[in-house]
Amino acid sequence: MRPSEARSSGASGPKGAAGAAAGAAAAIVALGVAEGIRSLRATWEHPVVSVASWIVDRAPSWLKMFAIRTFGTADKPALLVGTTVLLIGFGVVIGVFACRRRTLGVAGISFLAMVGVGAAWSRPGASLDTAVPSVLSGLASLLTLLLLLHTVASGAAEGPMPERMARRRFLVFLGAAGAVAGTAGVLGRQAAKRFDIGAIRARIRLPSARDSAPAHPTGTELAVPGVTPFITPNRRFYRVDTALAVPQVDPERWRLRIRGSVRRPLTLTYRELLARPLTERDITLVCVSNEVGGPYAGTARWLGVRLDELLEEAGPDPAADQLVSRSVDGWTAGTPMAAVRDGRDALVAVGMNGEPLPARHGFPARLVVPGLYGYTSATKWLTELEVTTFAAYDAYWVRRGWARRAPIKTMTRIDTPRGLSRLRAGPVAIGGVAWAVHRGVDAVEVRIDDGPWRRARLGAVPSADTWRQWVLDWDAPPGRHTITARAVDGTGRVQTDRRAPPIPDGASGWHTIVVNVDP
Ligand SMILES: Nc1nc2c(c(=O)[nH]1)N[C@H]1C(S)=C(S)[C@@H](COP(=O)(O)O)O[C@H]1N2
Ligand SMILES: [Mo]
Repeated sequence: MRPSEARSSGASGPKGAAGAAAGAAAAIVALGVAEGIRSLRATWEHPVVSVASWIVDRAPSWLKMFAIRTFGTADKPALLVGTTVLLIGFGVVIGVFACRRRTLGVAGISFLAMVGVGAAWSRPGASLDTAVPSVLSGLASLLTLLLLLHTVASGAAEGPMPERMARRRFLVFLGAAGAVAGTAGVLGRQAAKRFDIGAIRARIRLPSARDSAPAHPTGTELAVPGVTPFITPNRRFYRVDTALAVPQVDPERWRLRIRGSVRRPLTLTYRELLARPLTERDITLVCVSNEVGGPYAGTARWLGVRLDELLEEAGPDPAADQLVSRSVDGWTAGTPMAAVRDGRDALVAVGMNGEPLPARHGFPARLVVPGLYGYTSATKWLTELEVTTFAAYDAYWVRRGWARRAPIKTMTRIDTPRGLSRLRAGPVAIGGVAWAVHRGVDAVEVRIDDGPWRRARLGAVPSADTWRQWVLDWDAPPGRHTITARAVDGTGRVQTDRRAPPIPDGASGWHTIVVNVDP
């Protein structure tokens, strides 16, 4: 066999496979090294997180809504896994091309590193050094690729015997690359835990409220199995946000700025906030993306500083009609000034159900405004309040096609029985929760098939700012039955049966389920 034949046979077969393996290894080294490097600084992100976040911010609304519900709520790293797999795929392609021409490898990896740099710089609060993880992991990746390709090439050039040695060397290098990536990744992940504010948060003792939450009247909790509890435990509270990694905010360094069209701009530290008179209220939070019958609502006991008092101190321009709130991760919400100054219990909240806000729910501080969907009012990881106008600024979701103003629509959810369940004929408790936050729920009515509307028994409530449990005792006859529920709000208005999707200002319509009753 002449050397030229050996070379040509190696170019498409084993050599191509070696290129693919080298490219994959280079990508995996980039991933591992990036994890190691980003753990050096709290403000550095893994490039995959930066790129995935960049995608989330630019994705079309329907995709984003899906992504946020799937990833934000369930906290699933699916987008991160997807981006990772994509990166390894790119690595394989780059490796195969780089086998033919090294410059293609250099160009490919440089391009991906630049994407990482661009994404890192596009993140809120980015500085020049935010790009370091992308740059260094790109370099490590490039080095890996060139080293591995070098062993492939030297084997191919030197003939059959050295080729076997070269293959061994290639495999050794491949293993070494994997070990480097794995070690850097594991060590980095471990080291990054020191940025978790969990330990700091656990040491915080919140002052008690000057103005505590009204006691629950008897019968707030109807104690019907299957009905959502009146207060949602923090661990079970829904989560919706655009953050792929939960922001870890150090309360010592955190500041709340009140600025814009105000006479006296204010800056508050966490301690200063806690030193103010605190108010405690039970308030139901609802996400605009919640479908009829959906789960994205919860009630907590919030502790915080009254927003109207803070604003009063700053002296807002009477012409300003919008309060823009900004989070440490650059997200914004726009709240009507009228709503936060009409006397309702809008809070800059620091506590949730008796503990400091969990990181997922906005530690160290967030907004809670009764009666408005979360995207217009419930900014987590709050850092700035800007007094402005609706004409001057559109907040995050408004720019993506959602309504500027979005009061929570009246909604009734049937929690039990579950839709499509099989029941035994006889007494069945139909129950759930209904909300018309800030207007209150005056009645819930239930209809079986085409029968008359019957009034459900209502749970008691401390105020109009929470949801309300309800139950109706039903003597279920055998057969297939449709159950429909609707509420009447505190202004006497019956919940509309007109079906609307969540976009642009919240879903509407009656919740209907079908059950099968066995004789
Ligand atoms: N920083 C930030 N705050 C945010 C959001 C976000 O994406 N980022 N989402 C808002 C939306 S759409 C809702 S419904 C509520 C949800 O609050 P929760 O996750 O505590 O239930 O937070 C709001 N606050
Ligand atoms: Mo939301």
